[in-house]
Amino acid sequence: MPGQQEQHSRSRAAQEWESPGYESPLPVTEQSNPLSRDIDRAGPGQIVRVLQECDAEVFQGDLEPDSQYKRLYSESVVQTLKKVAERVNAILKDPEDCLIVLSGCGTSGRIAFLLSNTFNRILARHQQRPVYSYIIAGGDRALLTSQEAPEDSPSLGAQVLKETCVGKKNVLFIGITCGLSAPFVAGQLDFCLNNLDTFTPVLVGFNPAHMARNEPIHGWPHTFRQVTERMLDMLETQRAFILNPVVGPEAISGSSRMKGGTATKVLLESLLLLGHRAAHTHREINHQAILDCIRAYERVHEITYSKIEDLAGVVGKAGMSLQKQGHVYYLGWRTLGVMGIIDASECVPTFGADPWDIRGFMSGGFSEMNNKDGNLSSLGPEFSIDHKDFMDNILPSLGEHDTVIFIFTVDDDFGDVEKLADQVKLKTSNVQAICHEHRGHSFPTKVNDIFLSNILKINWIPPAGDADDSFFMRLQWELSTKWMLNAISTGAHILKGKVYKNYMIDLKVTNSKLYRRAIGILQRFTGCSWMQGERALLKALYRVEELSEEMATADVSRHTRAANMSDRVVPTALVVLQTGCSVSQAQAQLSECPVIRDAVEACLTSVCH
Ligand code: S6P
Repeated sequence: MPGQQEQHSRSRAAQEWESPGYESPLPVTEQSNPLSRDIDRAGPGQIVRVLQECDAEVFQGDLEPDSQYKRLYSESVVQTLKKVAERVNAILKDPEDCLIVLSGCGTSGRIAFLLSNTFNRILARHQQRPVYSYIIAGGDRALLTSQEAPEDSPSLGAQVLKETCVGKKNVLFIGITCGLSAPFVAGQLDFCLNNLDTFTPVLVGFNPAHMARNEPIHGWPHTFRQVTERMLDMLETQRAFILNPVVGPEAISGSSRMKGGTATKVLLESLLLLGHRAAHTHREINHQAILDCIRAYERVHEITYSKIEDLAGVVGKAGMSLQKQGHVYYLGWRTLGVMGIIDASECVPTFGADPWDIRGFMSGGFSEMNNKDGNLSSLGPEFSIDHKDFMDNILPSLGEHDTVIFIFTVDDDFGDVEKLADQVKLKTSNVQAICHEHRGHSFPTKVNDIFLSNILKINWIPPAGDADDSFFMRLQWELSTKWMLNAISTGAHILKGKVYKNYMIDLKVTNSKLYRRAIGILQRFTGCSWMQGERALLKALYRVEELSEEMATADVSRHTRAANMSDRVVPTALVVLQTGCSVSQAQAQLSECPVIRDAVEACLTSVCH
């Protein structure tokens, strides 16, 4: 349990971002978290403590009875969870021509994939056919690599949804967009709203409805806010649902893979689990059952972060690897392998990382991954995800600067873990383990011989109930692993100097959300106007000293396409704005300072000339 002092500071900080007008007009999901303002200067232990506090905000109750924000435990959120769980139950009882579709972009799409597979597996255990399907913007390749551009297309979203639901008569559509912002999901919700005889749309996100994104969407007549407002009008009649508790700003501003991904997993797993329990074991879906489920996840937070020292040790090792141009490799088993692959893939858009810096591999590769399009390894080396690929392609050149993290549970083949670890240890001593066991079923003592002190082992209390409850244990292991891996990859990039204050300043502006975020960062740190920020961003992006008429008037989609080709766009624009120098001078200045945080700091405090 958190100490009194920690509780106190957490609620004080929460009040700061909860106060009216905090960082207005930014929605909560884009704000900067007061708890993590100095995270860029923290050591591994402090980084993990800050993340622990930020993550704890996911579970914070209503601070004031009349608070402007709903939280996870708020009555209205629990009521909506109950109603949607009842819809799931109804579908599972009579699944003919029914589908439950989970959809999103980036992390939200990856969580959609994970949950759809998990709950289809639970159905298989009950000899039921699959009822779940997932959609991720950009298709299956987006499960493993950053595909930010398709997020901007409402028509693509609607088209994929239509194709997914051909022949279905009753579809529960769950559209996930943490920022209530993705045009891809807006297009899908709009499609559902126009076809309510077949579709019941559920919007999942973490901003209040009035903060849903309101800018025009290129080539589309509505904004996300307008779609949300249409849904609000249908809540009463239960033809649509909105699940949007606020969980507070992310530890790294806008990085919704962290709390956004966590809260998505907690909310959706809770409601789906209860729907399944009702259908398979006739347990009632009531208020208490929902609270119990969320509390179980809150307990996972406490248990995971009780390992703060061990976790900080792994963060330090991973950070050292990245600082020394080494790599971090996750070698996972089953869905924990998927968690590793997801975490690694997100470092590219989040930190502007090289895809080879942090990489995930899983036992069995695509045959275990169970994605719609099957084996994608022909698409390129970043799609090689099997342990075998690690052995063939990575192991030969593995060295002391690399960190290898094994991620497994007591249900996995321990002999397999041992065999792989023996080979890796011949190449680097920097071998770590994250593993989960439960009382009555623990690892052989030789696990300690293999990983020595480099083992982060959590012993869980086993679930008391039936086989479906043992699935719940695995879902908790996944969440615990998500928190640990997010801490490792975020912490390692902070230690590498990729973060300035709590902003990822070197982001790639590959979609309209990131484009706007970049201009917002420039405004925040230089005090420039929106227009000045945008012009500086475009000059840096096209690497020109003067913008042509065509560049200045082109649509954002053209800029976001071009953004893939340029490096250090936002830092360059920042130096230009701050010092008044040319783009080429700014680029030259930045190339002398390889650590982005130091370069930006020097420029903003005018130390570097
Ligand atoms: C965030 C991640 C992004 C988002 C994606 C969808 O850390 O890098 O890929 O998941 O942009 O965001 P949203 O708000 O629609 O869930």
